[in-house]
Amino acid sequence: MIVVFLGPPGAGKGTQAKKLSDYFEWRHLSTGDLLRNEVKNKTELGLLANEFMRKGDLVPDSIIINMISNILENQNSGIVLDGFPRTIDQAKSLRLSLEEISKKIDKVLFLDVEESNITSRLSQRGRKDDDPEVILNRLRTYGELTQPLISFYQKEGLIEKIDGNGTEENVFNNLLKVVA
Ligand code: B4P
Repeated sequence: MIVVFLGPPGAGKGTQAKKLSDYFEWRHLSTGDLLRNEVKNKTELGLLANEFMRKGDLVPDSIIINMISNILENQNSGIVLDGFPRTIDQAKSLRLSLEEISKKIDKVLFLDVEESNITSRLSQRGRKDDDPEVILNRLRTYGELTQPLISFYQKEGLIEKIDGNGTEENVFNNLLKVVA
């Protein structure tokens, strides 16, 4: 099973992807976590990625695609993709990578959350990229580059829209009904 989480910044993709992968014992693959790890370890990739992340911009597709395709090739269990793909080019590249290993996406879980909830959740968390100015840019970037993925995957009949405004447990129960 391969599921993709889609949604605006702060929608709870990371939170719900972790719950879902723990529940089914699938691999949780978060490009945000992978990148933050590279930044923490001050690797060449991390130093480059940080220039984009701290401003709320997306890290270039080529870096992300390289990082993720190596992992996908060696993965045999179920996979929860959290924060990837985030652009149409990333989605096309994911499709090719999966075809090469005779796999496909089973569901795309779109977490729909009101903007007021996003802003309050992120300001409470206080990560480096949760500064109000940066949040605005992340929301703008989401609208321009990531939101088009909803119709991209709708055309393939893969989108499942989930109300992400409730408590973590409520959202997770809604997710389980769709995935199980
Ligand atoms: P991510 O790490 O993917 O983070 P995100 O979209 O901001 O948050 P997410 O939706 O996962 O929210 P979370 O569960 O944490 O991206 C960070 C940056 O990395 C991007 O801006 C970009 O620069 C870069 N990046 C990552 N992937 C990339 C890619 N593929 N291509 C290019 N660049 C990429 O929840 C947020 C907060 O809300 C938490 O504090 C949580 O506790 C709280 N919360 C969650 N659910 C809640 C609920 N139901 N009720 C109340 N609070 C809740």
